[in-house]
Amino acid sequence: MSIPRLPRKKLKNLCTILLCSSSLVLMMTEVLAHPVLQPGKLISYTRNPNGVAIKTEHAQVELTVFSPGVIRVRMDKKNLGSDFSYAVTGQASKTDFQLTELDDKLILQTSALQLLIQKQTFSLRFETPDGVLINQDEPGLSNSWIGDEVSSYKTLQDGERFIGLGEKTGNLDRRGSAYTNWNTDAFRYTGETDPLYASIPFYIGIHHGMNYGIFFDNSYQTDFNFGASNRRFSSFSAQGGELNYYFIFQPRVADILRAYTDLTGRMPLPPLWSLGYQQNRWSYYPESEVMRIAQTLREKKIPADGITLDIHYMDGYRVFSWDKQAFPDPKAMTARLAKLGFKTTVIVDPGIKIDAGYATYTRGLQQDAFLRYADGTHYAGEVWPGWVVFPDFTRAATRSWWQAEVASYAKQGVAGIWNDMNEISTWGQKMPNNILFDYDGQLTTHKQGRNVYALEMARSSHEGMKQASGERPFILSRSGYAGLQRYAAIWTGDNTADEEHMLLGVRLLNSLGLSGMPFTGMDIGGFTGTPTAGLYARWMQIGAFTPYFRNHAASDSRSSEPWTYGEDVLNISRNYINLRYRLMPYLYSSFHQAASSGLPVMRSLAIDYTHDAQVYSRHYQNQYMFGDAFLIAPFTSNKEFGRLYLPEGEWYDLYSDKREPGKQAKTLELRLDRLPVYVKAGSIIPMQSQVQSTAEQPEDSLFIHVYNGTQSNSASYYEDDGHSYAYQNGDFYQRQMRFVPERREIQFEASQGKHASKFRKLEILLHGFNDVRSIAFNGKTIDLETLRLGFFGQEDRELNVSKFTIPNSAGKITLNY
Ligand code: NBV
Repeated sequence: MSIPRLPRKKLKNLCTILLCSSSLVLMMTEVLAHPVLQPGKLISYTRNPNGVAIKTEHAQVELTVFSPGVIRVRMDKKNLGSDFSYAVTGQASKTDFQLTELDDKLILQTSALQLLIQKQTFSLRFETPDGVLINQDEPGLSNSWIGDEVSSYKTLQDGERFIGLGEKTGNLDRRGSAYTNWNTDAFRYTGETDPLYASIPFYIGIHHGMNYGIFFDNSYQTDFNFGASNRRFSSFSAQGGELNYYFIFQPRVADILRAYTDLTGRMPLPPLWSLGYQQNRWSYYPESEVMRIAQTLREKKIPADGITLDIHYMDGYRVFSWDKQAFPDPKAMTARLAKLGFKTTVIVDPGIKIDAGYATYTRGLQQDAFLRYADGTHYAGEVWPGWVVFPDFTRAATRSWWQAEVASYAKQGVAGIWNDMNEISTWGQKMPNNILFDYDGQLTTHKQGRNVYALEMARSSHEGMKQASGERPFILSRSGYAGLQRYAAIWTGDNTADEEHMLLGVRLLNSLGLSGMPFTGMDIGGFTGTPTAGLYARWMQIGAFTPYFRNHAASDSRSSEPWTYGEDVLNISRNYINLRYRLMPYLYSSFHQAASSGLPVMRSLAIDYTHDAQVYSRHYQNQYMFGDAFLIAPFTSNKEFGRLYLPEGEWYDLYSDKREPGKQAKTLELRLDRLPVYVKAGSIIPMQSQVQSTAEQPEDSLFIHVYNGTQSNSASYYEDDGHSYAYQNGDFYQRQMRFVPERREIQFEASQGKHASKFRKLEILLHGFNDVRSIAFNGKTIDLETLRLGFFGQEDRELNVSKFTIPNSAGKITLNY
């Protein structure tokens, strides 16, 4: 194309116009630059013992090395504020790192990763030590502010997947979706509803055989975008506060969870009874009804450990009170229940009735315990009791007041506290933002306080019950924030008696497990609506393989005890509850593992098989591991056939011992009385004899089921008194068990701890060892017995196993082929 020749004067004019317009453009970009403010150029930096402090044109940045694989990023457009978090209890450990300055960047290197800090336009890029990209700020968008809203944009990687983010609906792989964290009473939520009750701003990104975690510790409303409506970035934003996140790079997802729970704490060992079956309804009352339910469970031989009282136990819904007509002597009732082997849990909502004659309210006033508006008057909202005030759990003195109130329950023999409605939920569901929260001395508003309210409520309940009883408390919370695992279990609120909702519930629990919360449950049978008999049966089966196993139903739903749906459903339910109780030693050991490592009890397959694409397929995304050994394949009850995926390794059908190779998909013919369950080859599973509650002493044999395989495997058996804190002073019993196929050995290490096991003998049951002719224990030959075994008592003796008995002590079993 030829450029037309212009006369000199015209050219001059044109230049003037161009010059003017380009400075206009420049001016406009200046103006435009304001709505989205970026950190700009790096101006200076200072190395300090734990990291580096950086000043850029528009931001202050602090990078802290917490450990070789964990770097914290703090950034604000103003000076960084005081460093305070309700979630983080972990400290930075003294970690070696190098800081190198090049012309265009700084490089911070640890033994696990390197962080490239671009100078010209400040941005971060995390790489492996040999320079492979893990995660980077999107070069153009990087980090920015729009008013108080702060965001970090990360380049979306090819094939990148995102998992976790706590209690979130949707698929296991969250790519293509966006979510908001704003604790919400999500009554009648669907598979698309967001937000739900709890906020855990922590997710895991997966690509190119690597995985990293990002924990965005900011309690304002946060928003996460995993490539929704764009193909350029994933991002996280908050409505206020700092950009404050922890970048975690570890080889395995399990290590990321360990690192995340190093930061936010782990679940303390729960009381053993809370692992048993819990019967619940909105509401069992009066006392005679509670006793009838408990007695029926015993008469019908349905093992159970807990009865939960919903809002009708109170006097006019005043928390800490009892309806004296319905429950004339609560202490005597909890004692009667205890005699039958039941622990009592009661619901405790945060709203305190405004009633001058109500002692909790007046004591709260004296302690200045309640939330106020900016003008100093109390905030009143309407909930069950009518108009109520709400304790400010972000204030230390309020927490102490609450602890003292909660103590009254412990004195009445109540063992569990169920904190409901703590999002905060009020009629109208719109709490004003001009309510003040103490935020432990850093006065703030509802905007920053809301998402941590339930966390601090659960903390107060936990500490109150612990102090009052001296025992391990059980706290169940509906809402929460990162770190809730330190105080409470969580359940997924008001679900619906619907087949797909059941599977959604499985995904919610799997996602919570990926987010540091191991003690989780859903209302088995569905809260609203009435399940079909089939759905109820299937849900009970799945429930037996969830961490917190509670059956619950809304006040206007059909009553939902296991005997409500006819004899067949009762048998199915009983079979699976029975199995759960026989698995109690395995389950308790899995809880101990969660308490010590952060690895959840209910594990999405994405934890162990992270880079196997099948795990994320819509067909298989609901499958999960329950502890180390069991693969659970949940299917809706209305299907005759289902697609199952067995990941790498070898697997045994629980009911037939049929051995299947892994890395294959299969079509299964489904039976309502059998939830598809597979056992990983090499597993070592401790079981006990049938009991009706955890209060009952099992027989003195611990049954150890060993499943033959080609890979060595080890399992840790853990036992203690199940209720006190004595285990913290060494009063526990722990034994490593190992199966070493190449040596043809099963090894039992010496036990650790000073607790005596309740089992004198070990009965070893061999699955899939058909060629074993004899065995020797510590060199001495022992008789092998062959028997027919089934997991459900008389009806299903389909398995051929070899059995032998040894004392419960250290030793080596040699298998002779
Ligand atoms: O306390 C009544 C219910 C309770 O049963 C349920 O589990 C909670 O999620 N509660 C909600 C309040 C009323 C919900 C409509």
